[in-house]
Amino acid sequence: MTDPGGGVRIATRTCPLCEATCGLSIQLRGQHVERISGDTQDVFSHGYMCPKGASLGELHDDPDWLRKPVIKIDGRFVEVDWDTAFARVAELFAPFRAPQGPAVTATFIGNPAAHNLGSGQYHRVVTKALASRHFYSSATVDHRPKELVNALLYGVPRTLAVPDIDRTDLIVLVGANPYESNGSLATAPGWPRRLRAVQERGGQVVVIDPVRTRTAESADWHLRPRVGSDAALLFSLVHVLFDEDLVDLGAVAPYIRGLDGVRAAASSFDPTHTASFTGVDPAEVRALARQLSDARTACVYGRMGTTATEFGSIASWLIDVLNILTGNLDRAGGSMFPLPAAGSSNTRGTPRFGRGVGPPGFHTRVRRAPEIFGELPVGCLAEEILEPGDGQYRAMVIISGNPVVSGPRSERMSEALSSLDALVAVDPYINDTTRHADVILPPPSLLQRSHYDTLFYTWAVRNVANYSPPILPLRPGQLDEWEIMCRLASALDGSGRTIEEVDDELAAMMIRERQQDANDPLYGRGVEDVLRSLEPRRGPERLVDLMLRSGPYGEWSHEQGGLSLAVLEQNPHGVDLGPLQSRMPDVLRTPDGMVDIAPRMLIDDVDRLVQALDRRRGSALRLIGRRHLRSNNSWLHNVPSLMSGKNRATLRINPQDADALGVDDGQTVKLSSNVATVHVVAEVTDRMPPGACSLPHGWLHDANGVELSVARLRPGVNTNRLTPDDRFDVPSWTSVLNGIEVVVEPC
Ligand SMILES: Nc1nc2c(c(=O)[nH]1)N[C@H]1C(S)=C(S)[C@@H](COP(=O)(O)OP(=O)(O)OC[C@H]3O[C@@H](n4cnc5c(=O)[nH]c(N)nc54)[C@H](O)[C@@H]3O)O[C@H]1N2
Ligand SMILES: Nc1nc2c(c(=O)[nH]1)N[C@H]1C(S)=C(S)[C@@H](COP(=O)(O)OP(=O)(O)OC[C@H]3O[C@@H](n4cnc5c(=O)[nH]c(N)nc54)[C@H](O)[C@@H]3O)O[C@H]1N2
Ligand code: SF4
Ligand SMILES: [Mo]
Repeated sequence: MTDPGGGVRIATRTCPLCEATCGLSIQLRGQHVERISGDTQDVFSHGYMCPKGASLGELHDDPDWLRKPVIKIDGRFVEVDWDTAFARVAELFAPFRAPQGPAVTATFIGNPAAHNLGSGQYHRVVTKALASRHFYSSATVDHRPKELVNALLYGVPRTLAVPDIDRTDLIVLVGANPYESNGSLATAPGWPRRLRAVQERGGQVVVIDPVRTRTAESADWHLRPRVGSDAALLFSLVHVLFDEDLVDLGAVAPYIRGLDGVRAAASSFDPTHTASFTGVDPAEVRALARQLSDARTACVYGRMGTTATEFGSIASWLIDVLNILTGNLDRAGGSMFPLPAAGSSNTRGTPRFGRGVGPPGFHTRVRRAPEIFGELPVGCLAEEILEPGDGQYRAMVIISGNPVVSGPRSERMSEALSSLDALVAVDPYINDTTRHADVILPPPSLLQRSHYDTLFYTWAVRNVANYSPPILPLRPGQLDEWEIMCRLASALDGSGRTIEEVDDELAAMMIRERQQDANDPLYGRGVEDVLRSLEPRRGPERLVDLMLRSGPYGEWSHEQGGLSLAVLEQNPHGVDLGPLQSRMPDVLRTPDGMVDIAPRMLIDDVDRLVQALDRRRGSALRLIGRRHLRSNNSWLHNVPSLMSGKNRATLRINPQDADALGVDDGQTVKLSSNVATVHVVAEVTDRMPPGACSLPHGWLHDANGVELSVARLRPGVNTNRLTPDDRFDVPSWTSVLNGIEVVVEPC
């Protein structure tokens, strides 16, 4: 914090809204935010920011952001103090304590927890108190296929190879639109700048997306496959690499096995055979395969257009396979493994070796969907609540999640949540999901809490570390989010533990988990001894300090210049730990210390794709999603400055389709899938390819009881009302959000 005088202060902090982790410079007068700009001295973002980051002051002042807990009395929310709110939670959950409760309770954790130390680190105390294994998150409407592939190839879900965008000569983006999203599963503030830099140094940017997005417009080459056909397109690229003898694994060759399995699987995907399915000219496929092999360095990267699709696991897998076959895995300018300062599951345990992926331990009751990494698919949540029978869920905790809007088949999710006996939400707003809650526990604003990206630095394109203290104090009677988690845990299990006790238990648990590991700096140290050395810190700061000091650059393994939270506190613009370094084979945690590039689970799914190739495609339009720079999933629609401008929740459709259907630009049309019908304004644009239409997700703010005064004025249409809840990418049980068959009719 600097003090230029005149009652003005300048504080820096990392923006917690999206994965880009931009540094912000925030000018305050008293408790009021006057101006937010990009922090030009930030070691990672160098001044880059987007309009969302500039809105944090407005968000802090949003009158609809709850400042006190609310409980429902006779169908209406009433403000109460914290003691009353937690007493109500304890009363509601008393019938659901062990031994009978865990079978009929569940938790859902939504996306903002990943950006937030409070819920991100402390949700564990809540799930532990509930003792239920019914754990859901937005991963199964997002990146679960990639996590599954990471675990199958490299041993653990978080071992993600990211594009080394700052050094590459060729980057291929598949189903990703970082000009709007600012990137995901590859943390890089200023993606647009970094992509332009690739071109300025003579490199190439290739985009594979059915839609002419802003990212595609900036590319050197834009390939437009049919929606949902990427797995086949990527297989064709693999096919050409083998067919033209272009495979060269480079330095990682000694650690790769399964080449023959991949070659055999790719044999059915000659580009001339897949062309009628993908719509991509075989000559283009061959040209791209040759470019990938010829480029000095190259990386292929995929996002939502590859994961939340019918063949999401295969597509996610083949992206890594392409990087491996072209010798680009783990080399500068290729696809590399970050080394995060706070550590991760691939910095702990025995280098190179681990347990890998075991068979599922349990399944959902109704559809028998398997648990993956301890988590169940959100597409199954509504039926687990609604279908009568033993084990029907009766009580839930939802932390920073809006599954009614973000999950498939909104109406059914809404019906399910409204039927529960008890629902507690930790959320700042009364929205489509939380309106069904009995109790809402609101966190403080994003400026009133500290921040460190424990998750996003595990997939950052450069190794950096940056900690932000709170810049505005809690108001009297407010609790920080981690304190809410501790008190919630205590209310759920009825233990009456204090915040301090729960916090101590969590810290001790994190230390104990690592004491058994002979390679860990905590090995052999007593819990009390470690806790003492972290004194007097408490709460998230103690946990971050623990992770940093015991992490790969930490002072507990580096005698000189080692990292700790104190070092970050002295460096408000962050600490740069340098470009990514090769980490093979030590980064692996697989049973045999090798990367099996033909894992059984994925090879077994190839038949499903081969059958789809041979099936005739119907003439139905395919609905896909889209993101907008000034929005963020299901929220931020209550911030006036972000809501200005044109209606964004339009149905984009190609002129040829619009003509054939008799639909005019600006006309309201009827849009139906097999689960619902909505009315939406059409926007006719040749950005869309023939055969596909798009609608953003996250809108729907006009239901009874929603208290979002700005968002309600432009409620929008939620695409997930149309998303079926019974379509999955089979291996990962991720919902198919892109490529839904729909019918458009003028009205
Ligand atoms: N059709 C379709 N559906 C999609 C997607 C798509 O592309 N298409 N994308 C999917 C993806 S990738 C994701 S990640 C999910 C996201 O969906 P969710 O996981 O539901 O996350 P959000 O919509 O970001 O926010 C959820 C809730 O968090 C609350 N919140 C915001 N900040 C905080 C905070 O600091 N603390 C707490 N406690 N609560 C907070 C908000 O008020 C909101 O109610 O949506 C998925 N749904
Ligand atoms: N402004 C803003 N930023 C965000 C978010 C937000 O809501 N708003 N959400 C954040 C979250 S939680 C996430 S996960 C990320 C997501 O980050 P991205 O994945 O980069 O974002 P999307 O806009 O969903 O991009 C998906 C792209 O896939 C394309 N696509 C759809 N179907 C197909 C297909 O079958 N094949 C191919 N090749 N492409 C297809 C779409 O046209 C779209 O351009 O963004 C994050 N950042
Ligand atoms: S790009 Fe993401 S992290 Fe950067 S300012 Fe915008 S919302 Fe914040
Ligand atoms: Mo996401």
